[in-house]
Amino acid sequence: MDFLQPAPQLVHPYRNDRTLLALLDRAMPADRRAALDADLDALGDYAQFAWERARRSTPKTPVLTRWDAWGRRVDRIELTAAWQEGPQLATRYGILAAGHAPHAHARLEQFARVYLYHLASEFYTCPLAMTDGAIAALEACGNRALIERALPHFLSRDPAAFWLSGQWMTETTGGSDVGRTGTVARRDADGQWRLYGRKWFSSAVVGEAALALARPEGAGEGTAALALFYVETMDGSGRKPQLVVDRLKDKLGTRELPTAEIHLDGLPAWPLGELAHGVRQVAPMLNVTRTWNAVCAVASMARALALACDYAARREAFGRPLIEQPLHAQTLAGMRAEFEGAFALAFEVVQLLGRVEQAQAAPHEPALLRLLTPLAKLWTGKLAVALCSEALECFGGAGYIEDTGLPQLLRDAQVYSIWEGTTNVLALDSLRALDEGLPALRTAVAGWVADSHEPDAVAAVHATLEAATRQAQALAGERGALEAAARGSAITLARC
Ligand code: MFK
Ligand code: FAD
Repeated sequence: MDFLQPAPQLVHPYRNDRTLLALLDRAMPADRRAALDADLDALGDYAQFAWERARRSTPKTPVLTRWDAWGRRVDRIELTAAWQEGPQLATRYGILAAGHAPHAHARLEQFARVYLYHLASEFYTCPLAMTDGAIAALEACGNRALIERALPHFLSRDPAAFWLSGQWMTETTGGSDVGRTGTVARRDADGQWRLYGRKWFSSAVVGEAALALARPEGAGEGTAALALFYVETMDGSGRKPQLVVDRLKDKLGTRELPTAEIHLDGLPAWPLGELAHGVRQVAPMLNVTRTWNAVCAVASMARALALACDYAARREAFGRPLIEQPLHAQTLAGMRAEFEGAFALAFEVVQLLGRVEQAQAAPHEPALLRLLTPLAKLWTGKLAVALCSEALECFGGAGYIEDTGLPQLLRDAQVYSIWEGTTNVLALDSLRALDEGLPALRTAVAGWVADSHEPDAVAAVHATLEAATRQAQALAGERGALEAAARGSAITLARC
């Protein structure tokens, strides 16, 4: 009988994740921690089930049918099994609702769920993130009518009542530079606003609502003249005829996620607030979705590492299991150290977000959150690609073979650094946040110095911060040089 290599097994993603378990044990009161356990255990079970199901089945992607047999435009999208299960899973485990419970650990409880659900969901977490972001933007603008209309659906624990929201920003003219948005908002004689234009990437096209940037007719050029609108996409059980799905994108990864190009041809819309400064109004959404991105990037790393570690105990080379080869063990240890740093940063942002939202933050923490959000998003996005690539190599040739399920980890990871603001855009955003954020970070580090049992490590962090501060001060008057150095200093600060 020929030798057959045993496949890597996915160990239970919750019960075996010592990084997550340690954080929850450390950060949460015992009663809340105990109450959370059953949901996280069940989401870990689902993750194992989904991994095994994917190994048994042929990969599926969403299919768009534009016309029915009789020539009617239907724009119907068939979804994968995990996507069809999405509303049940999201509502049963309160993946959005948990984050909005009135206590300081709500965000931590929510993102522990997101972390475990993400890969099993096949990026159903993408529209969940945007829905969560829409909640933040609606709450920040304080539009009572829209809040009362949409939030009961977004936060519902009933799959029949649950709605997803999209985020329609990117156009062919620019995804980073949304100030060039061409979509126009026109007002009918009866006062109803309608949107006309083309949105080039829409990842929640199966959702029931969206927040869209558009330029009110007659408003000037540029970012400040944009307004932010709320739209609904469905008319009964069908899509509204003023929303046309042109095609689904053929993507490198996230293939189960239906990302569409769409046309808006008079879609009814309601402004969230004033008819200008739409980017300022959408910023709370961006900061929430960027937090989701960081946590999901860390979840991809956790999966890659878990599989690579399991395989290292099964695969033998040169007479012993890989894990007993010092260099392979060292490779895995290096990956784990990077992962744990990224996990700590992402979940620091999660906990800060929870405290700031519940008005339980220290005075310096809102500015710290504002700075660490782009830093966490950009660094975890970059690291996810590097770490998933390294993990594939840990399997040798098998890591390159499609039906092992491993290449998908790398293909999917590439998205984290592109959407929701590229690495450069976030590095520039960190410059926006730095004036207030750097002193706040120094205050936080001073607190860690006082509490630390590892003075050498904290001293190194402190020295890095001081150097970053000196660099920011030296370049303050030279915008070009400051921008050119922004990626380097953002990555230094994030790793620090
Ligand atoms: C599964 C994982 C979960 C993740 C799912 C994600 C799904 C992905 C779907 C998408 O990709 S949706 C599209 C995401 N698009 C972006 O993230 C846009 C990227 N571009 C930027 O972020 C630009 O920096 C930005 C468009 C925000 C700004 O460009 P501008 O034209 O130079 O605007 P400006 O004048 O700098 O900023 C306008 C206002 O917004 C300013 O405030 P004021 O009006 O008061 O002066 C800024 O301070 C404010 N602002 C910008 N970014 C902010 C912010 N405020 C708070 N937080 C921020 N992050
Ligand atoms: P560009 O803005 O043209 O950027 C090109 C390059 O230029 C990048 O490397 C960027 O870093 C760099 N760059 C740009 N400006 C600067 C600068 N000032 N300084 C230095 N470098 C700069 N968008 C939505 O609105 N809704 C969605 O649902 C959605 N879903 C998506 C799903 C997927 C799978 C993908 C891949 C994208 C999705 N997007 C969505 C679009 C995404 O947000 C944009 O692609 C992204 O913001 C980048 O915009 P762009 O493609 O126009 O690239």
